[in-house]
Amino acid sequence: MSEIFQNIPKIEYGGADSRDPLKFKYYDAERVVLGKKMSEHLPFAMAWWHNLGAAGTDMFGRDTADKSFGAEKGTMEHARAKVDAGFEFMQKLGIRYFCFHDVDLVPEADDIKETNRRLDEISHYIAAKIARTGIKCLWGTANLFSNPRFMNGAGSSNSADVFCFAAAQIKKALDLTVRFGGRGYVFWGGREGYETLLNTDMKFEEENIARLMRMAVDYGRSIGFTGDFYIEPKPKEPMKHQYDFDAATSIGFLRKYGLDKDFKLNIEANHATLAGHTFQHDLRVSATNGMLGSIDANQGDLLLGWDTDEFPFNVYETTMCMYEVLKAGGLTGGFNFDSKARRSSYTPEDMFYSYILGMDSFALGLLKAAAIIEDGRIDEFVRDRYASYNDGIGKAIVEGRTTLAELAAYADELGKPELPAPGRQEYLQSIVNSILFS
Ligand code: XLS
Ligand code: NI
Ligand code: NI
Repeated sequence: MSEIFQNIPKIEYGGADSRDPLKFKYYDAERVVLGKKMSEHLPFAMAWWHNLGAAGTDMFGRDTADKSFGAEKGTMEHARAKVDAGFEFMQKLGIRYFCFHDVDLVPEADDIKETNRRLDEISHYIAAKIARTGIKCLWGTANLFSNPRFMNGAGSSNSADVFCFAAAQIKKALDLTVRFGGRGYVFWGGREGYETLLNTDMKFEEENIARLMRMAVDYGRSIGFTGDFYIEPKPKEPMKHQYDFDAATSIGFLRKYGLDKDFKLNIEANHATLAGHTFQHDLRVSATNGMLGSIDANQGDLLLGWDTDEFPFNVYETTMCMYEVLKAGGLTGGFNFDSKARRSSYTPEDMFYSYILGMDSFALGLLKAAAIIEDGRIDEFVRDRYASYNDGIGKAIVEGRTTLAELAAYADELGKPELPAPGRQEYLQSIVNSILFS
């Protein structure tokens, strides 16, 4: 097999002053931060679909990038060329995981039996690469949104036959995930939602989605899958209303249907901002509920109301993300670059520049988040802000040793409380700035 990215060397760490575009400026795999190597803090993954599939098509124009990798698209030869390209790409960047949808791997046939045969064929090819390189799967998933049969969703479809096809695809995708050593399995509810309640039985659809997930868990465990299942929340797009709106909604759903022991969340930055939250908010909601599993690392454009899936470059955002991840004790999953190069970044070099940007943004975020934690002023401020609960009436409240009537009597005696301690947001923001830019 010949080299595909011939002009691209192995990407090494060059340091912040390096002007070589093919060197990392901050990602130094071996560097130890808070007692752990950067590469352990940051299990990065390549997204098969964006990196090896997406070629710049948008609603108004066709492909700009050539992702044929020397083979004719739509053939099994092309499927193998993508595997070759993907593994060479990951090895050159030092990336140890990949994520995939079933239909990213092979051209989908009309008959699912033929698609599955092709998936088996490619899976042997991928398994051999895994054995040779040690690169593994972070998570797998089934694409239950592109094929016309999923126009009304998969688990939420009004057609029981379509529900069965969804089950068949999930079963196969779980088999492949296990074969590729996957750490997780994702449900992104692509079209699990609705356009109008005039034709929708919301309660029934949600129950059916839960039934499908329960069967997936049972099957996964029966074939030895020990990893986490994830819901990846997203509020809208393609559907107007999607059931897994955000972290809080998804957690409520998982608890309601008793799926919370097997599931965690895969939080995508761009989805959180589409839901009207910050990325950090949805990470925190997941973490406080013990459900922060994995991250889809990308960035949206706040001026645009859709999933632009840009490579993350905003260091403030990656810093706050890594602050949450460090506080949560790390991820059981990893950081999947569910990101695509812009339409006009169409060369093979751009594929590498994109990942270098993304990996460096998270490496810098990690360094800055560690610095915020080591500095200690923010954590101390938050702790002190609640000091009124450390003793006296506050302590009694926290320990459940009092009643509403007792508290009312206490308030009567006080007459008028002092104002709460100040929030000092601007002071804290200036601390963050001084750490970011030192
Ligand atoms: C789409 C989602 C999708 C999932 C995997 O918005 O982010 O790419 O990550 O199906
Ligand atoms: Ni995603
Ligand atoms: Ni997305």
